[in-house]
Formats: sequence, structure tokens, C-alpha cells
Amino acid sequence: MKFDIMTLFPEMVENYFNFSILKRAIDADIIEISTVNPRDYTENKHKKVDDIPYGGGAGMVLMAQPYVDAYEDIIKSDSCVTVMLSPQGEPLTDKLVNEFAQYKQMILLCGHYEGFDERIREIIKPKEISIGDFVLTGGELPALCLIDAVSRKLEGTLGKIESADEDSFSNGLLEYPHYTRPREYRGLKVPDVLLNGNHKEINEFRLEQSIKRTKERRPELYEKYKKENGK
Ligand code: 4H7
Repeated sequence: MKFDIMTLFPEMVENYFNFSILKRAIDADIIEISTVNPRDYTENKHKKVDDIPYGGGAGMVLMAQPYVDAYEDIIKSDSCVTVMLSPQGEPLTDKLVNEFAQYKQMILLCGHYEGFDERIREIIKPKEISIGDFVLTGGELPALCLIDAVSRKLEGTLGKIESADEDSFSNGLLEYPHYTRPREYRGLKVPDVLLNGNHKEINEFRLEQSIKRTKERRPELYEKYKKENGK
């Protein structure tokens, strides 16, 4: 899958992919990342990408021309989805992440300042996505979140060991608690059931812990889980 990140600050995002699992995914040709700077598509001599808002008010608005031209230059695949990260977008879910993972190309529009000239939305018609109800200074972090979440769904990105099917949300529950050595730390012991090698008992314990956590922390997820599992 090819990801094209449209950003005025490519260096903000480039290093993220040089580490850990996503680096491995790039080396294995499962994902490919490019950044595209709308500033390189400006048609004015000062390479201006923003201007003052019509109607007045504080701040600057991103101009349509550099974004539309950059977009038209990079859209290659007919299996392409374009996403604008914004506080006004549809909340990102595991279901949407799975849908995005079906495409061959994903273009991500990162905003700054007061946001985009509305005609960028009217022409490009991106899917507008939010990673949560809070405001950030730019769309780069949400774009990285989305690429990360989509990449780990692609065949071959996660090893057998890191497999995505045991994670929170694949079964609709939060993850159970994890422990590693030592068996006792500052007087806190690892639950005995995890040491006895009985995998049926261990799975039962973990499911019970997942359910308990979900009920306490995310009652609305727990209700959904109950319905979907006929309880
Ligand atoms: C598009 C339009 C996403 C993108 C406006 C992006 C939160 C999220 C941005 C804006 C984002 C999220 C620019 C409006 C900065 C506010 C101070 C970038 N913030 N911003 N202004 N929740 N910001 O996914």
C-alpha cells in the first residue's frame, strides 16, 4: 500500500517510519511512504500557501491551488482513498481502519493554521476523519496514527507473535493485563494461573479480565460486546 502524506512540514513525519515494525514493513515492501509538500506546487513567487480569511477573523487559511494541484499530481491508483484529518471529521474506528486497509493508495491531507479553504473539500472530496475530540496544531500526528493503524492490518506487517486478532477491538474487548519476569516485583506477584501451564485456564482467566476491564472502563463497549455475543 502506498501512502502519500500531503504536508507543509515533511520532516515532522519522515522519521516515524525509520523504526520498529513500520520500518520492517517498508523493508518488506508491504508499505511505501511519500511526502508531498504543497509549497512545491505554489504558483506565486513567494511560495505562499496561506492567506487571510475572507470575512475577516484571526489566523490564516490554506489556499486551494497548491493543495488541488499537488493532489492531482499524486493520485495514481484507481484504488485510492483520500483522507483529510480534521477535528470535524468522522471519528476513527477499527471498522474504518479495516476499510482503508483494502485500498492500494491512500492520500492524507494535513492541515495547519485555521484550516483549509473550503473549495479544497469541494474539489478533492476527501473522507474527513478525526482521531478524537480534541484540537491539534496540525494534521500530521493524526495522519501518522491512521497510517500506523492501517499498516498493522496489512498481511505480513505483524509477525505471528504480534498478531492483530488478539488485540482490543478485534473481539470488541479491552486487552487483559500482561506480565513478564520477575515473578514478584515490589511485593506484587504475577497471578498463579499464568504460571501453571494450563492454557485452557489461562485463556479463561484472560477473557474474564478483559470483560472486567471493559465493563469498568468502557461500559458502552461492554454493552455492545454482550449484544454481539448473545448475552
Ligand atoms: C484541518 C482543519 C485533526 C486540520 C483544521 C487535525 C485535530 C485533529 C487541522 C485544523 C487537527 C483530530 C488547525 C484547526 C489548527 C485548529 C488551531 C489540524 N486537530 N486545525 N487549528 N482530532 N488540526 O483528528
